[in-house]
Amino acid sequence: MKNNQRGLFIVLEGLDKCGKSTQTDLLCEALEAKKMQFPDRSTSMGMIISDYLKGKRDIDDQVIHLLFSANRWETKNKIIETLEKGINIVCDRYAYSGVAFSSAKGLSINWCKQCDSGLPKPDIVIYLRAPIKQLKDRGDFGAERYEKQEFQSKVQEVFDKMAQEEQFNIINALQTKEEVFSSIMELVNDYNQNIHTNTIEQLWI
Ligand code: DGP
Repeated sequence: MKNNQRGLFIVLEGLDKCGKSTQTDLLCEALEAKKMQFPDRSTSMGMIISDYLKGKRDIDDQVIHLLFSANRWETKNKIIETLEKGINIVCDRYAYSGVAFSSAKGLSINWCKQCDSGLPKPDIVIYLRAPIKQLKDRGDFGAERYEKQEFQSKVQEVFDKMAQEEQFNIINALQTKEEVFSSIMELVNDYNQNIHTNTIEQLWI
């Protein structure tokens, strides 16, 4: 970001196996950014979420959504402090995954959004988009709770809807790793060409 301003807050979103984690690592290296990831499985709340995702325990849909959200809230101050120090953040998933995955189970979109309302708003949201039909053959798809083709198709519908409303930057996740990365860098460079406010806005308020 120009003029010694705060760091840039970039979020990567998409279905499971869309390549977010790989691209998050590449982007962190390119921007010397701090990597963040949600759920953050290292905290005590994150460990409960991880057990839930691995199918080791069942938790009511609303309760697990609140835990996912609380897991983001517990990082709020860290996000703000990091950005204020002028350090960029690249984040693998954020509140948009919360809305997409929980509302795909039937919870209201508005209710899901409310839980994260007030969190720092990203400067750039990158949606790595690809149909689950093509992603499901990647890696160990199916290992965790949400990794089912029918469910991921519902998640994609919500992501697609949000992409329009929230002005996500959509990138075709079926390109090669190098092509995806160069599309992401183009977006970030374009963003940096313009002057932006130094204010950290809040999400969905
Ligand atoms: P991973 O990105 O591989 O650590 O997987 C995390 C899984 O959790 C993935 O299937 C998306 C899902 N997820 C992320 N955030 C939320 C959330 O806030 N609510 C719900 N229900 N699921 C989420």
